[in-house]
Amino acid sequence: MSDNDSRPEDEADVLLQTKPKTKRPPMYKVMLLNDDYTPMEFVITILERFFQIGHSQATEIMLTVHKKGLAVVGVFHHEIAETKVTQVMTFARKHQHPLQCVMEKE
Ligand code: TYC
Repeated sequence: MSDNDSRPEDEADVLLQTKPKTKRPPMYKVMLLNDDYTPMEFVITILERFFQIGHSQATEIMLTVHKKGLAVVGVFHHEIAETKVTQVMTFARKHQHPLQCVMEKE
């Protein structure tokens, strides 16, 4: 029998092999939360500046947060998500707005 002839028992072994472990890293949703005080225009500016979202989509997302209480604004690897949250929170605090931005594992 040549080297590359497969026998039935070899095929069974192949079927039982575990998947190669190339797990994707977990992804994180970054969300904005509604509040009663942060100006709508300020939230739109945040979405444009830190998430590269265009004005009309930024307006839609801001209104979704305003009406529903929160919205996902993007999904990122852990370090990027943390950076976004920090940028938003730092900018909001600098302008004395109570806006909250949080991240959550998908
Ligand atoms: N609710 C705010 C207002 O009426 C607007 C707002 C939208 C605040 C989204 C936070 O994440 C937010 N001025």
